[in-house]
Amino acid sequence: MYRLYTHNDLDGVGCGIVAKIAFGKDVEVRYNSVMGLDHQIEKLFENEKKLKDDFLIITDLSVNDENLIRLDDLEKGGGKVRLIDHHKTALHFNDYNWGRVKVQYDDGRLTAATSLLYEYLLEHELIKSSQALDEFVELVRQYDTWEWDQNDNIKAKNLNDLFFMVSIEEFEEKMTERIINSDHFEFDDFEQKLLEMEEEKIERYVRRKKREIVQTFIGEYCAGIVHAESYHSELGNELGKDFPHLDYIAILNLGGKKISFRTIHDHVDVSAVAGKFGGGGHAKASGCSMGKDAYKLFVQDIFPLDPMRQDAFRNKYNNKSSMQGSLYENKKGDKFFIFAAGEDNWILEMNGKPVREPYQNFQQAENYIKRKYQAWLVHDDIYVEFLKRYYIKTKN
Ligand SMILES: [Mn+2]
Repeated sequence: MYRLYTHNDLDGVGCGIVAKIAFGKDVEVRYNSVMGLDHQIEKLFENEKKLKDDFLIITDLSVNDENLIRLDDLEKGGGKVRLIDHHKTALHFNDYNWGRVKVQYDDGRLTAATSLLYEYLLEHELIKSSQALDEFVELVRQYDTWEWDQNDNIKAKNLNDLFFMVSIEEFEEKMTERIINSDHFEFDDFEQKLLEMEEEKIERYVRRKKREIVQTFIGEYCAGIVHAESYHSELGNELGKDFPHLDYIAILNLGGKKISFRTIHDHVDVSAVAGKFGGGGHAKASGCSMGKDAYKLFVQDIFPLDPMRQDAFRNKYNNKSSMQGSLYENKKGDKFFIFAAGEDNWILEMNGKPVREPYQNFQQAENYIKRKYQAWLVHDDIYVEFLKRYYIKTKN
């Protein structure tokens, strides 16, 4: 009997599906949260005296030190154990016979638990490869590593959307059956329609949240703070790209007393940010429970602040990165004018006076005024008025 303990996200459930395809009725799969796994493993060791006859596989999650010892003892006593994972934080399991942790392939692509398990089973001739299965595993890998975003692989993102629309059991059963019975991995018409609707719903949700985001400095970082119960990945990614001057996005779920942190920047490690409040995760996505300190910083202190003002959109003239100049304004009525004096030479004027040294690119200048003054791009009419006066002034 195979026993698989895996994560309850798409990558974790992908492992469950791969295992079902390989072993059918000979595998028992359990889906766990990050927090829940250790307790389940503990229970397994308490209740099952005959674990030695089983093959225990853990994927996409790692265990604490007590369970590490249990697993190691089991293996030393002749039992079969594998821990297959792709998280950097699990690399120390490679010190054990039964650890299979790999973060990256030799060609630089990132691994996922599903792809690692699939390759492990192929290598040991425990599963037969097929086109549909290859395609499914690759979709899961691209979603989990966020490579889909660079590759514009919407199908991978859709797979995750679908995963959240149905129960884990239904998803597992349907996908397993589909992979076994199809030449290619495709969504059916009904799913396709559902996915379109879901995509539109997410778009509207993100647009609404864009109008609610509040900007503040917490420690050294300039954070964007927003309340949201769902679609944290989408929000973190969209808001991060829309507001590149923010170091990270904090997404608050008051009901669940949780905070998610997301960043698109390499200079920020949000696992360290979450770590300050007793949480953890990856460099680009992390989370923590909302304790007293976090509540004060992210909720209480922020409550009186107004949301960020949105940049004017659909402007014809006042556009970002325009060599002729882009005009911004803040709440106090200060005017900021960014224009190019040469290709790597961008000038920022605040109320008509040059600020600091020139910038190498537009984005640096915009980041500065958005972080320090919360300025926004103004509408064309204000821009045109401003330019008229600006050129009269420079002529005289
Ligand atoms: Mn994973």
